[in-house]
Amino acid sequence: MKFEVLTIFPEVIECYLKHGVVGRALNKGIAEVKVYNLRDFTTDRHRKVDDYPYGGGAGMVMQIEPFYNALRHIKSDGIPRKVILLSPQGRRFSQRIAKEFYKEEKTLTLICGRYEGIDERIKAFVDEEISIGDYVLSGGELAALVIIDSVVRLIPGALGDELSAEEDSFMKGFLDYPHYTRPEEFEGMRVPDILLSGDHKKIALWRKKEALRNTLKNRPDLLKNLSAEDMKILKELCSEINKKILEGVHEPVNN
Ligand code: 4GX
Repeated sequence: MKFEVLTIFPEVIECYLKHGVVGRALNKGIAEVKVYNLRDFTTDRHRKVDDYPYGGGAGMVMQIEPFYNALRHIKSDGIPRKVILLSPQGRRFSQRIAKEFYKEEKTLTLICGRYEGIDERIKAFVDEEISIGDYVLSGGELAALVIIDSVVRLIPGALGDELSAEEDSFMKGFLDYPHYTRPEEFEGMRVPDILLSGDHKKIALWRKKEALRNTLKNRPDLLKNLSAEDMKILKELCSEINKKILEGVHEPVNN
């Protein structure tokens, strides 16, 4: 899979991509990222990429020419690609969309804006607008990295000995269960006995229950389409929680 990134801060993209799972995937050649510096596609002496907004107001707006020139350069290979604009106005990114991109696309071109945004006429050259969440970043670079990272993880061979992408928590539709490693006791806090028991069936059941506990607490909206087994565990969990609430010993519940 190939990614192309258009940005005025190419080092920001390159630095992140050197490390960890994504860094290894790129070294192995199972994914490729090409970063294009928008200033290389300016035509004036000062390599200017922005200007004042028509209609007035604070801040600067990125001009369309550097993007247009970079896209024309990139697209000259004639290979089909999906061009994505990162912005808070876009369709909300998710694990489902990461899978969709991995399955459907061979090349993703990611457009990173800075300042107040990009001249609206960029839309004529964009296939889809994507937002990574409801907050305001200082530029599209982090959003592009979020997309590259989450899609590269799905490529077979990207996760070496680590868990397969299928095993990953969000794939199962719930939040993750708690993880522990040595030491067995730290500052009086013990690792749950069940994890030391060696009883793999009980451990799997405990993990499912704790995953459901986390999901119920922070993301109850994800608790749908449960299997019969998940529903049984959830009911058990709910009655334990109800009991604690009635006894007045449960920690405060959200909302
Ligand atoms: N998910 N930002 C982009 C500048 C901008 C605005 C409009 C193009 C059009 C963001 C997000 C995000 C801040 C990146 C504004 N560029 N991007 N930037 N949330 O907040 O993706």
